[in-house]
Amino acid sequence: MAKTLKQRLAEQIPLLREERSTLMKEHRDKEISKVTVEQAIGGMRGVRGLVCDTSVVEPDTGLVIRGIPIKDLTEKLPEEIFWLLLTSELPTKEELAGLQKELRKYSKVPDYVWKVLKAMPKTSHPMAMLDTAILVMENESQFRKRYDKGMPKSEYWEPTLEDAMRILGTIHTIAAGIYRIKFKKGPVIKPSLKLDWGADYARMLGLESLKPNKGKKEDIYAMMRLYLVLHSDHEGGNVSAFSCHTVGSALSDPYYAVSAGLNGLAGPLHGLANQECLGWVLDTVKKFKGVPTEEELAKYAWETLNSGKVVPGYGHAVLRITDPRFDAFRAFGQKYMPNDPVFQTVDRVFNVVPKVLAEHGKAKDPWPNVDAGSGAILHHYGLKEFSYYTVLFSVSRAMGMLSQLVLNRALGTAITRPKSVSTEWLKNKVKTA
Ligand code: NMX
Ligand code: MLT
Repeated sequence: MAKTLKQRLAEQIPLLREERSTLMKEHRDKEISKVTVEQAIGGMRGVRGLVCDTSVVEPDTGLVIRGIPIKDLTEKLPEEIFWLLLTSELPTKEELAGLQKELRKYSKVPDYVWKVLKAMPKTSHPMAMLDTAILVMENESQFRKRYDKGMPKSEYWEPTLEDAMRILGTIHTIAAGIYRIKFKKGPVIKPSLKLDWGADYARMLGLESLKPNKGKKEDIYAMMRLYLVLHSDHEGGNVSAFSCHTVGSALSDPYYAVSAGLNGLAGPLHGLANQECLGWVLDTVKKFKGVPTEEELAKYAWETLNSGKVVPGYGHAVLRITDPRFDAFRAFGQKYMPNDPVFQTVDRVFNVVPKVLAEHGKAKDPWPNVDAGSGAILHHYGLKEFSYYTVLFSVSRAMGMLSQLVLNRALGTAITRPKSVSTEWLKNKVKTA
C-alpha cells in the first residue's frame, strides 16, 4: 500500500536523528569553515554555518535537489518536488495521488482571510497582501495549539507538517485571489479539486481567459508547473529560507516563519528582482521602439550601472555560472514563444549584459539568475502586472521553506543565535591576527 508523506517521514526521521546525533558525538569540534573580516562585514558570504538537506547550490552547478540537478526535474509536478525535498525520494504514482488528495483536504481558505485582504488599501503591494494572508491564517496553527497543550519535543514535526500542508493547500488559492482582487479581474475563483496544484493555480488566476491565451490551456499549465518547480528551493542560506529558518528556530509556528521568509523575498535584491527585471526589459523595448539591438542594450546597461543601479536578474551571491533555472526558462521560451519580442529581448540581454558586467568589473557573477527570464514568459501569457511576479515566486518557495522547517523540527535544530562582534572588537582582533 502507498505510504502517506507523514508515514514515510515517520520511517525516516529516527535514522536522521541517529545520523545527526552520531555527527555531534563523534565530530562536534571539527572545523568546517573560517570567517574573514570580509565575510563578517559582507553578509557572511561563503561561511558554512548552517545545515540544510533539502537542496544544495554550488557555484559551478546551481540548484541540485536531493542529488538531482534541477535541469532533470523540469518535467515533474511541483507536488513531486515537495515530496522529494522532504524525503529525498520522488513519490510513486500512488504516493503522489495521496499527497494531492491530502493537499485538497486543506484547500478551504478561511473566510476571514478574504475579508482581511479585501479591507487592505487598494495600493497595497501584492506581496504585502500575501504575507498578511499567511500571517492572519496563523489562527489555524496546529503547532501552536499542540505546543500550548505541552506536546513533547519528539512530536514537534507532526503539527509542523500539518501546518505546512494547510499552507500549501491554500497558498495558491490565496495568491490567485490576490491577483483577482488587486487587479480587478473578477470574482475570486475556487479550487477545482481535480487539477494538479500548478494547473489549478493557473486556472484560478484566470490565465486561460487572458489574451492571447485562447486554446493554450495545456501550455499555460505547463508553464505554471515549470515556474513552481524552478523556484521551489535554493538551499538554506538565501534571505527567505534563512529568515524563515531563524524565526522557526524560536519555535514560532510555520505561519509566522513563512511570513518572515516572504518579507525577505519581497526585497529587490532577492525575489522582487523578477518584477524589476521585466520592468528593465520593457523599458528598453519602449525606449528603442521594439527589440533593441545589442549595441542599444549595452548602452542601456551602462546607463543603468553608471546611475548606480544594479542590472536586475544578473549576478548571484553563490552562483558563478548561468543559473540552470534561467536555462530552463529560456528553453521553454524558445519552444513556446520564439517570436515574442519581449522574450527575444531577454535572449538578447543574455548576449550582452554578462560582457558589460564583466567589463564593469564589480559583480563577481556576471551571469543571469532565475529572475532574468521568468517575467518574459509570464508576460507572454498575459500576466502583465509585474508587481505580482514575486507572489508566484512565493507560492513556489513556500515548498522549500516548509520542508526545511519540518526537517528542522524533526531534528530538534537549535535556536539560531550566531555571535555578533563590534567594530571595536574587529579592529583589535586584526591587530593581533
Ligand atoms: N548589477 C550591477 N552591480 C552588481 C550586480 C548587478 N546585477 N550584481 C552585483 N553587483 C555589484 C554589487 O552591488 C556589489 O557592489 P558594491 O561593491 O558597490 O556593493 C558588487 O557588484 C559585488 O557584489 P557581488 O559580490 O557580486 O554580489 P552579492 O553577493 O553582494 O549580491 C546579488 C548578489 C544577487 C544581490 C547581486 O548580484 C544583485 O544585486 N543582482 C541584481 C538583483 C538580482 O537579480 N537579485 C536576484 C537574486 C536571485 N533571486 O532569485 O533572489
Ligand atoms: C534564490 O532562489 O533564493 C536566489 O537565487 C537567491 C539565493 O540563492 O541567494
